[in-house]
Amino acid sequence: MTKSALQIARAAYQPKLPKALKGAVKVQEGEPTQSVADQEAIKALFPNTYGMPLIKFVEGEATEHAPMNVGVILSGGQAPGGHNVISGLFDGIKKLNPANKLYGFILGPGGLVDHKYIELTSDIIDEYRNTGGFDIIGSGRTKLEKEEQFEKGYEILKELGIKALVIIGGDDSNTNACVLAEYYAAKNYGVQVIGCPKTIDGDLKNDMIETSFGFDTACKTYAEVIGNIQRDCNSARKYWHFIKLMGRSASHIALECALQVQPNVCIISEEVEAKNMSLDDVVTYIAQVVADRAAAGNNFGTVLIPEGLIEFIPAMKSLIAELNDFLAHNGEEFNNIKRSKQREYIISKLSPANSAIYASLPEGVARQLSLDRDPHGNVQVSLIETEKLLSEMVATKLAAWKEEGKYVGKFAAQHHFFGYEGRCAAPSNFDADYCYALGYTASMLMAAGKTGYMSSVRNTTAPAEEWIAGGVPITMMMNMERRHGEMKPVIQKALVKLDGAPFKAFAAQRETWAKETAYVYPGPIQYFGPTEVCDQPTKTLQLEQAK
Ligand code: FBP
Repeated sequence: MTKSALQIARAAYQPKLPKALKGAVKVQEGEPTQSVADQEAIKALFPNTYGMPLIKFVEGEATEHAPMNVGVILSGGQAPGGHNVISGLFDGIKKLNPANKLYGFILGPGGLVDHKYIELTSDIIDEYRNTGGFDIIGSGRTKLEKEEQFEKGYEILKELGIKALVIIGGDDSNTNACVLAEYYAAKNYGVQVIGCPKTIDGDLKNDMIETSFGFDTACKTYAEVIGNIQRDCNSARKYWHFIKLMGRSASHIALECALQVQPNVCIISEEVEAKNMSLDDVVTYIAQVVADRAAAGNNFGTVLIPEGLIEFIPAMKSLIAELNDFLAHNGEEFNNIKRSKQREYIISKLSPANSAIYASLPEGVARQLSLDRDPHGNVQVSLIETEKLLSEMVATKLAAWKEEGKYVGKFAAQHHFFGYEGRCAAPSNFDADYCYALGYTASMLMAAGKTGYMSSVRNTTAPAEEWIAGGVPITMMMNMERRHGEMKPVIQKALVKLDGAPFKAFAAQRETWAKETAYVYPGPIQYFGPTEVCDQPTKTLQLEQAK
């Protein structure tokens, strides 16, 4: 592999570990835990892994550890730092006992079921330290949920002598990790399952998981390019840039980028839902900002749009919920219908209100909503061109206002979607350190014989030395939600809180940002240099932790 100069220099970076993890550790157990909601239902579903205590690692005495083989799976969308979780895990288990072996399952959970794996030796690990991507073993979205998959997985775990499995994934994958942990515990198979919180979306977080890894680097990557666009925009002064940002459900990425770059408009899906706004309300809001800036002679600006917006517009949400239920029960019949007839078929099957909304949608958006789901049943919002939908609707509204004499100006739009370019960026110092610590912590959870836990590293706005490493029972994060037409135990997704500090900081400034051209240009992620340039956590984390 030909390496860039940065890759070569970066390989030598030694991620920082919390002080407590630098030598031998001991477990400090906290109080028993409860799930965030639906306690009785979750307890009944997870009799072996419910109610376990929170765990914190503190400095301890060195003890001997019997050899233990470990497996690792990367699950779902890529997020910067995944390779460092694996290198932290590798270094952790080797420190426990140099005879320990690490096996990586290929292309996600499917690799476990299909028995596709490689042994991750130090030569391989060294090639991937501090690099972006998940290519060391690949990732996939196979959903681990059926008993036969668990049994197939157990066959290979037994064959390889694997006593513990680490699943690096988002909320859905960690939900499945917990179900698997419970299953293996109930069967007395002697296999521990530990989760690690991954996703650029930033929506796997709670009191004990301060952030999911990859969010920091992805947002900084997007903020760099948005900043560049804003400078271009402010130089030519002739375009409105509509920028869609990844983040399937929650608007954390859009909000963080807004806090970093100070755009003219940023839509937050959670606010749209809370205010019961229609698509037309959103369009009117943007058009008004465009018109006001035009009146001041500024026919340019930037609009940030979270990719999940469409699902948060109440009328669209109800349509999607009905579609989800309908397709869960009638998927086969639907798939047998000719593609050209599928739209009509859906229109004929939905309730009158939803049918009317569905029929009014542009062909591409309608198709996306009904056709393409990921294996978890999610609408693939990345494929819906919301940025174009909104800019076209804004243009139409402005044209009408022009007729009425309410708008004087020129409106020319450019469209962008930033998502995939941020998911495999070389991890920032924050993500490199955080991920390494998460992986290392996972190895300590295994050594402590724990299962059904998620690796947790807290106090992350302090220097890495002061971070607190431990474990959180995954059942603690669960509640019951309707999925594919049935009530299922799932990890509660963390959406943007409208009473939270990051949103409040944004809301307090957005009117100024709309009128003035108050752009900030963050520039590229820096890996070497002064700490205030290289080691800052996200604004979201800084504001949340300042409370
Ligand atoms: P995860 O939740 O698995 O981390 O994936 C997040 C994400 O990057 C979303 O932001 C995006 O909507 C989705 O993955 C895209 O999925 P795909 O990679 O399958 O196109």
